[in-house]
Amino acid sequence: MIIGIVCYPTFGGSGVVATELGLELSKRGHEIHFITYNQPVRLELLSNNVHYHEVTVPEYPLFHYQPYELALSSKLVDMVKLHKIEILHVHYAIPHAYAAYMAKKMLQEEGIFVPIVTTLHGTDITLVGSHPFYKPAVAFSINKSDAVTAVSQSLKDDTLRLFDIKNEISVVPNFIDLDKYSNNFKDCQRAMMAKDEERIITHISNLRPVKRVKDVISVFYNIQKEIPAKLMLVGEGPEREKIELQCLKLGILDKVIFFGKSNEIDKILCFSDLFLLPSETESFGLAALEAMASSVAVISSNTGGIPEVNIHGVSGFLSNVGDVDDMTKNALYILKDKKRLETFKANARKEALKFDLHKIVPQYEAIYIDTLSKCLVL
Ligand code: GMT
Repeated sequence: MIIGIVCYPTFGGSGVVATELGLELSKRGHEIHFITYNQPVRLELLSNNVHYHEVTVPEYPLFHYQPYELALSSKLVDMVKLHKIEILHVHYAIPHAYAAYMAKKMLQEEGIFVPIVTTLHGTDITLVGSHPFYKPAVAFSINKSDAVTAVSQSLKDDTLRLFDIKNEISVVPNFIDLDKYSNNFKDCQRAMMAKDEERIITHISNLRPVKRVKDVISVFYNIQKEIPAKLMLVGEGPEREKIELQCLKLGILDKVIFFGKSNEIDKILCFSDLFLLPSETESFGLAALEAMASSVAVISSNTGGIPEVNIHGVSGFLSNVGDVDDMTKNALYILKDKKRLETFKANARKEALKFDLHKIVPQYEAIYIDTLSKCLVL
């Protein structure tokens, strides 16, 4: 198939999933066209089967806001015609599903038919999408998609609760390349990061308020009072300064390593013992899955789709949002006993196997085939 993929090209989970999906589909023989405003960060390799088309929005002084959706729709029309794209898979409803629908309508005028698959990722529904300013447009674009998927059962439930949805929503969970996040990392340079006796705690996110990074710091502060430990913080975002200040006030700056944005998540996870994800809302928690695939136990909140990934008492523990004391207690329970830590680490890897990309990507292929055949009949 010739598939067009629209996504945010940033470090956010939806862009990562879209990129990894495109790369795996290309390995399975499909021709993939990424259409977005920057080359996706995890898209390192372009090839015969993987193409990237940049959407540019010319600056014009009259515009206070540059009309990205319009530029995207036009680019989609051009790319579908030029490359004979058979299906468009858009990740994150805002504004991608809306722009794709406009492109589809424009193409229809010329007798070209291209169906749209929309994948809902989380904040496009829970945080941003349900805002009254966007809600009618988001509901409209979901209802007008030819197929809709959500990355967890919890996100599907939220979508049906928050919007008036007439379309079927299939749950296709996020996936992981288990070879990349191997528990036998060849070049794991743990000694560079911490002493043997120190436990390594990691948090990876775009440091937005929804991630509750202040809880990460509080839990780590409590942990390091009891056992020697280091905290690895990966990512950039609006909370960074506040967190640095919090660490300074608590006197733990020397125990916290700020990595900033990184494309070497697998390398950082290879020397981690415990992953913290205390988010306010989280439709899935791809970062937790990446940790688990690297044999890292997870202490998380029990919000949204996280319980579908991190299994309480098996791969880690879940606590109510903001319950720093419970998270600390659970973290220390795992970390204080070496044998127990090893068991949780092994369990985490085992749970991650359920999300093997070889099991999940064919589900998307089946949806494309089904959508194309249904649309051809109409
Ligand atoms: O929350 C983020 O870090 C980014 C955001 C995105 O859309 O890029 O992530 C959402 O999609 C990810 C991939 O499906 C999910 O793993 C995250 O749980 C989800 N984030 C939230 O729901 C807050």
